[in-house]
Amino acid sequence: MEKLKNFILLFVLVFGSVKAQNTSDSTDITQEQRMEWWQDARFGMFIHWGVYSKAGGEWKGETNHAEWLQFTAKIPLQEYKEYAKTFNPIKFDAKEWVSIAKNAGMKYIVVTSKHHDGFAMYNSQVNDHNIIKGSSFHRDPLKELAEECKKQGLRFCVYYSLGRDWEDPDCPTGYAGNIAWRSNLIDYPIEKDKKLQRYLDRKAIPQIKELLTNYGDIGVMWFDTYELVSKQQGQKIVDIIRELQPKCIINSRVGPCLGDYTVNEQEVPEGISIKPWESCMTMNNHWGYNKADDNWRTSEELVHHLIDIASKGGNFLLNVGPTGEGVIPTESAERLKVVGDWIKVNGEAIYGTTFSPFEKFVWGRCTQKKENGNTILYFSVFNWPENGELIVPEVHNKVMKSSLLDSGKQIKTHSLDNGLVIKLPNSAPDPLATVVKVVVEGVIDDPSSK
Ligand code: JFZ
Repeated sequence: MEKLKNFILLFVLVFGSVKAQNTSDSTDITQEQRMEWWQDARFGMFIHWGVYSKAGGEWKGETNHAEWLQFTAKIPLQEYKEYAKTFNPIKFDAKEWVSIAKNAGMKYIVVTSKHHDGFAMYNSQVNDHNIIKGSSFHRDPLKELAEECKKQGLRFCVYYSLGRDWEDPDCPTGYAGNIAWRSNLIDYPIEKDKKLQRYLDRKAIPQIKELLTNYGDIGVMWFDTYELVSKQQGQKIVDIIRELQPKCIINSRVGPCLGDYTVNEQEVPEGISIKPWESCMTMNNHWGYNKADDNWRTSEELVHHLIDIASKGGNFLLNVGPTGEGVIPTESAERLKVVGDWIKVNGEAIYGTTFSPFEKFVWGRCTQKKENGNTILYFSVFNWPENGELIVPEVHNKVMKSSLLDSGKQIKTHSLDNGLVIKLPNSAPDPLATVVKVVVEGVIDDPSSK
């Protein structure tokens, strides 16, 4: 009897503590804790890469295709599978990709694990339409990227096309008018026969579990186009992710009114948002590689977008579309180098900052940090004022310190009835954006509280 009592005691002690251990680092993570790294990071790399990259946007003489190639070129699935077999990105180098992101000042990478074509860019045991069984490459680029991100200290995140899959026979999409135009109607013409739950149970959910089990910590599950996925179905997927990786962040495209943050596609909202949000953007006009597309955004535009987005409390997810050989286009790499050089000097005005306490200025933007009850204001000047003065209305706090962020050179300020005047050098030290750091006593009431 004594022995049994001791055994039960021992069992409770051991099992009780394991359970406690799991619970402490597993489920009861707060939303704030989950989002902290992401909100401090502010800047990430989006990677649209797949079989479609091999075509470089061209198919039978048409040159405006990209990641929607199978759909926009009306390629029957079997022909697309034949084409996938020729996909062999021999120049793919995870170290190179992650280094380009890191040197650009990016803190996380979101790579397409499966886009609308339903082709898994990883070693999926769930469906053979994947890079190991369905291409000539036979390596798992997601595994290599996940390991390299870990080595270089970036967060590894995956994009997954949830409600759109042109390989699966049971993936209906919403009707626009009387056409389910975003569905594969070539191979699967009878839209009403398609049962979404069958696709979710047969492919999507098992693949999501694979990604959350075989690739280490996933920073963000970046879902796309949930289409007909209902709130219940989306919540089920959220529950699965919370169970497998409680720290994993989920974007809003997992389902109606779900997710940890909202996504702005190819645009930056006018105003500030208190809630977490992210602006995802291409560097030219296409997400996937399009060799004919040379409408590249300038490095200055990209730096200004990064600052503008941070000044409104958001994250900037900037896209690259590697080639079919697995190379990030030089036009992208060059611009990311310039952005990175700017961030190396001015990163303090981006990382770990929050949205501006002011409406936006004609001459630039502002981000802020709280420090020991005081406020650090980072004024990023895009357009250098002719009179060498910046007027910051409504600041009546006592200025403790003001300097140029890059050199630390002290600069003068003085207060007027309507606000603060910052005296600038005659010309802009940094043509892209010059940051003026002003430390003031106390806090500045933010515009949303007015
Ligand atoms: C989707 C994809 O179709 C596209 O290929 C790319 O992956 C992009 C990031 O996401 O395109 C969208 C999705 C949603 C909106 C617009 C384009 N939207 O909500 O406005």
